[in-house]
Amino acid sequence: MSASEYNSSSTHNFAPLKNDRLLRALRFEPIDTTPVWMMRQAGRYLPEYKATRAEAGDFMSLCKDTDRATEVTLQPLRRFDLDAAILFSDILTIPDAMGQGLYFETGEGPKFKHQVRTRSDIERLPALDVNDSLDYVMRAVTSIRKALNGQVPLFGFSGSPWTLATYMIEGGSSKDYRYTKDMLYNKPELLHLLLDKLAVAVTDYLDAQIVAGAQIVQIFDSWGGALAHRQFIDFSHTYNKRIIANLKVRHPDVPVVLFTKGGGLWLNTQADSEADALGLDWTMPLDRARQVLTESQRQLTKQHKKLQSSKAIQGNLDPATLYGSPETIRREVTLMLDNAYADGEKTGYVANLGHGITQWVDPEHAKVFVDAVHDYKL
Ligand code: 1CP
Repeated sequence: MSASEYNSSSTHNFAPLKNDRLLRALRFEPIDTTPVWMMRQAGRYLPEYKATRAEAGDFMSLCKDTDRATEVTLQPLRRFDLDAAILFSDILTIPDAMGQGLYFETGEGPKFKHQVRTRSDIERLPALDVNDSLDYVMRAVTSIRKALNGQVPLFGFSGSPWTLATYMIEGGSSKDYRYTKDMLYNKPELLHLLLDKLAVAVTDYLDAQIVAGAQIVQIFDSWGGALAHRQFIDFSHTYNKRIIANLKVRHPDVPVVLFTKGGGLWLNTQADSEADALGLDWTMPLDRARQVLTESQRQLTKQHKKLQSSKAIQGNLDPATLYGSPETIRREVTLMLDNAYADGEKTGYVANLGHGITQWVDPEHAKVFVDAVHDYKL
């Protein structure tokens, strides 16, 4: 049963999916053209987003306002021929629901009133009932899914435990992850305690988003690449793998995309998970990624004595490419797709940026990117 069938047979009675190109590509089925979406496709580079956010007052009020969250999710789809929508929300809703007091200072990014640095800080974090404290997210998912009316599939998402832990321990964004790494090397058992709690919350959160109407989910391990390779396995990968395994028990047919920024060198590690696709940033050549994943599939099949399915890939244009001219963008897209399909297998790939689109991009250039992907002849 596909994700769309799963959801349409649930209590919501959603419209059937008209464009399933992205889901087909993830299953390595034939496609007419390459599916494409952009990480952070709703956001400050769009004047209509800024207007809706101003009406809402602040970022969290926008996330909690079902109609406005639905509106900003749909805004990029009105401008561009995108093959997926992504829930408008943020990864930091989980720490906020745990009582950390998320706020945004203009131009400074996310901040928390309380940091999590000691054993008692961690022990005090409540186990979340996501349908209670994060009910506004589930309401947004259902509302967006209805408004999409089957146009394209809807992504739900969460941060990975590791990425969420960095924000919770540092109290906001960080360049060096000083307190998080201090905990990792001095009190690893404390970090594991926190990651354990977060893994439960992330699993329940993604599960609830799927029940509310998400047809595919992505885990953003945005700062996984800040770890050393052995620590990546113990403090990030292990938890992502556990979350995905538990989701697959509950929703075997809902695809999971795992995006680890800076994780290109560790694709063989990430391949040892039930993720359907791995997201890549721009440092990783896509032909090389496919080779590594094909080899990992062979090894894992031998190891488990059972055929392991191959993983699709997603990515990976440097978002800064969109500062370039339309000719530059079209040339780079052609090179990216040539590279993705170098082995001759013309599916199993979703075009995207290698990280989120930035606020300085001209929306017309985003349109050039999306159209150039679709114009590429398979
Ligand atoms: O000023 C504003 O309007 C706030 C800017 C903004 C936006 C538009 C934030 C604050 N979050 C979002 C939306 C958002 N965040 C989405 C929306 C859906 C879409 O893609 O259209 C998504 C998927 C996220 C996820 C997110 N938030 C990530 C993972 C993706 C990534 O880029 O790596 C991360 C790391 C965050 C934290 C966060 N929230 C907001 C900002 C500016 C940040 C990044 C801060 C940092 O760099 O540390």
